[in-house]
Amino acid sequence: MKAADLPLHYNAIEILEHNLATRSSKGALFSDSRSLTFQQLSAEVNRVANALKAAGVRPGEYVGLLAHDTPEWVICFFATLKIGAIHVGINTLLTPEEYDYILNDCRARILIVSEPLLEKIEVIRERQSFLEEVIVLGDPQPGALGYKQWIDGHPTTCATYPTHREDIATLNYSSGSTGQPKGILHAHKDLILTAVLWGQNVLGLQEDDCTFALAKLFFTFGTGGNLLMPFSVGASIVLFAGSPRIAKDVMRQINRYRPTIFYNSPTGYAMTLAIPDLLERYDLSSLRLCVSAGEALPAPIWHQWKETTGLDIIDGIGATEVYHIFISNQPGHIKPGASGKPVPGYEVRIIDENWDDVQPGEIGNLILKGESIALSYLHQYDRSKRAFVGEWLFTGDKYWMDKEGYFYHAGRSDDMMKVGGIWASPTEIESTIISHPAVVECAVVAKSDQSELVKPKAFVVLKDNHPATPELAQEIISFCREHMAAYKRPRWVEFVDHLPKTATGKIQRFKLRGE
Ligand code: 3UK
Repeated sequence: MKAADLPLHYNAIEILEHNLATRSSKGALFSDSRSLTFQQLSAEVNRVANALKAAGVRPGEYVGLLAHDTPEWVICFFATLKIGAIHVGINTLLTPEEYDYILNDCRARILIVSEPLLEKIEVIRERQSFLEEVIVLGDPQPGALGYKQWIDGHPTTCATYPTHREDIATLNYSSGSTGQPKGILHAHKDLILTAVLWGQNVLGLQEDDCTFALAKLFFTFGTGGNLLMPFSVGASIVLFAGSPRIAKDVMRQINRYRPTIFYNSPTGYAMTLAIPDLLERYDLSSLRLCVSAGEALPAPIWHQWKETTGLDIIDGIGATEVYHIFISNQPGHIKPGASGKPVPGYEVRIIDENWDDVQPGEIGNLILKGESIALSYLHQYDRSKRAFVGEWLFTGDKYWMDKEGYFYHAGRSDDMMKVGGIWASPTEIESTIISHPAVVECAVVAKSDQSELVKPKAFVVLKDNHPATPELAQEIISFCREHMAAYKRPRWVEFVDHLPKTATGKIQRFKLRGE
């Protein structure tokens, strides 16, 4: 499929609404709070679309969504697209300071928030110059309208705004090694293109599938894999609002809703394998296929999962800049430890510093081109120029290819790391550790654990009067847990007398990594 195959005026609401003609009474989504057919879902999308219009939202305007994976997430997402506005999918794990930056950067006038997340917005509310209205998914609060009251009385029909297929539909923020997160803009065409190129053509989603993802919907891995791709073929989805870290809650969802496709991160698979008597306690027999992305899936985890459950995991590398997966294994064609082969529709190269292709077996920089790639970052001229070079996207990943054309991840060219499939920036972790009263300075690097999964390790220089004890190491780890998203805490703390530095005082993290 090419973008030019779409009508010039295409709105990605079609991905939901094409189901109304032939399967309107089929279950579209299942969740612990409520389950909805395609018809019920579309009707409520229209009510929210009308409520957004009544609140003065115009086509092209940003609408913020900071919410857990509930039916309302899906409804507000499609309603925003339907009226030609731009959905801002906001990560639920960030700090109030990061929300402050994002809301000012995109100038959302309306923000829809899950009730438990509202307090993180309240503390920065006064600093918002653009935010006018907050809708809470729950009971009304001082300064925030309740969702039910907000949509009450609005009609269940609404005309679709005739967006151009290249009009922007979504904005997602992704972290960088330094500086603020980067807002990545995607057009309506990108959402359906990735659904067809990977979801249908590579993964082979079918109408009778039911997908379940631990990648949350605010992450394009989740929006694509657990919403757009299944709906594009009339398949159903399971939504799970809880934490992916509580493996037994996750397994209970699988028991209850019997999905056929399971998306998870490598860390999630490793955690599931650690559940004692997994198969005696949980029934995984509904699953036909598993998917892993976000970070590299180590071959040992692939084999253990296969031995324990009998199921294949499809590993594929995706990026928010591309919207979804662009190099992937394929059912029946899997090499454990590899990211797979380029997804048809994308052209992928591994190049050296002179833009020449490297030989098979040699490591180089991964670049790619394809029609679902974003055009730029929002309000980031320099970073955009560096990443989007002509037709090519610089991923920042190091890769090599074997003689059969399979691609293997070999790390990143910046210091960023993926922990449990989500970005962790060494500088953010370092600045938290430095705020501990016993610490002079520190450096954080990626280190592999016993499952070959990457986790942060901190090298710490202590103030003179603090002895380097295991208790203090534990205390620093707990301190990080309290002051950042818990997944970013270092798993190891090593005390050192000084850090290796360049003549200009830049920390040489490669020396600490042992390279
Ligand atoms: C890394 C991987 C090795 C790699 C994503 C699927 O992860 C996604 O998007 P992000 O923008 O991060 C992109 C970066 O993450 N990565 C992702 N998958 C793999 N490294 N093997 C993998 N399988 O560094 C890449 O550049 O957060 C993944 C679908 C949609 C997505 N947005």
